[in-house]
Amino acid sequence: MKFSGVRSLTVVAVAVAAVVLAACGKKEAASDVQVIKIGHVGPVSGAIAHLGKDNENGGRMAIEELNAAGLKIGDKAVKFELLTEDDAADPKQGTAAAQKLVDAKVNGVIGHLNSGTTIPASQIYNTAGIPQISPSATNPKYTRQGYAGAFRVVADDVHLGGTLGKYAVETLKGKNIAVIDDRTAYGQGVAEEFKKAATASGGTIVGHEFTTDKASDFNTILTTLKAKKPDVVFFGGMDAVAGPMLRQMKSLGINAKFMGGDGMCTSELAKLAGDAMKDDTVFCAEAGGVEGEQKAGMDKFRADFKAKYNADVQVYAPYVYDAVKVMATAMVTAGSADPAKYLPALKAINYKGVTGNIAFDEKGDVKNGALTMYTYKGGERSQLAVVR
Ligand code: ABU
Repeated sequence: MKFSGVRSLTVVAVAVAAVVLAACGKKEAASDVQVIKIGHVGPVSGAIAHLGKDNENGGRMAIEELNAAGLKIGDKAVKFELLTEDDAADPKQGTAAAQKLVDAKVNGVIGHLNSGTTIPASQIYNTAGIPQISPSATNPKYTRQGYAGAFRVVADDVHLGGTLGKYAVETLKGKNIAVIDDRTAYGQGVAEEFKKAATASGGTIVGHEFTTDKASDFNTILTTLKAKKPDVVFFGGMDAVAGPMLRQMKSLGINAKFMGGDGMCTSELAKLAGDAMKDDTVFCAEAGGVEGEQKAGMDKFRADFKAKYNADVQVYAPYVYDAVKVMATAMVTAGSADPAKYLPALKAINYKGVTGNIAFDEKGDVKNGALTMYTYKGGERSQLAVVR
């Protein structure tokens, strides 16, 4: 494990013009402003660009608020900058983006969105000694590599797949369950966890078929599964594939309930599925959630986000927003934006965010992670329950 090299701070001295103080007519001494670079990576091109933009906008909101607050780190005024990179959800592009951020000497990284990009990129950040917080990658491997600077603010696929598997059998009363996954690090992992839990709860897995994260024709695998008469179909993958899959299930006359994890649990899914999505037939879980008095903060975030970007939150924008604030809070606590100096404060963080209380366990996973179960009604996500 390598994470102890002392990096020089990314400090850009910016001459601040002397300000005439209106109240007393004296001139304020010129001072330096320290620029802190926060990297953000997600897919802002390709089939899930809407999710990458959602994440990026969550990060932008946080950066603007931090700058408006006029924070100081140590005794220096600071200005936060968001350096954004597009990984197109592609592992190779993800590592190239990570290297660009390392070369730009970012002080920390928020990202990536997908497990398939987050995991290979984490090795690059770890070698460079740069802390990384993923707001959405749920494959457990990410935080189980022994990297001291790898954190995530959402629950993982063991929790997600396990809860969904139990829900399919105990709540949806699924007996014959079919599984499809897109063979990505996320889709494959969550599907396997789902199968374990569904089987342990008394369900029977009648078939498991495979697709890709770029596929649009599912007729062959759906026809194979239809013959097995499933009452629930679970899909491990993202909304861009789940939407067309739902349309083709309808064309083939498959009336099973449809389930999936956080990757398809988006506002966009209803649009992607069109009239193939009937009320109360599609179920999914977000890998986080708030309830009780914490709900007001999340509701306000969603309203502010909509007012600012004229778009509904897809799924993980609030988690990116919190991740940026968590990183900034660790820097303020440490009195330094030097990764080696603020890392201990990040490990020990106890931050009350819009997504709930954020503290990390010894691996870097959020403690006491929640899940939110949703169904869809009238083309909108409709919350069923928050579970831990
Ligand atoms: N967690 C779903 C989307 C991101 C990923 O883990 O690939």
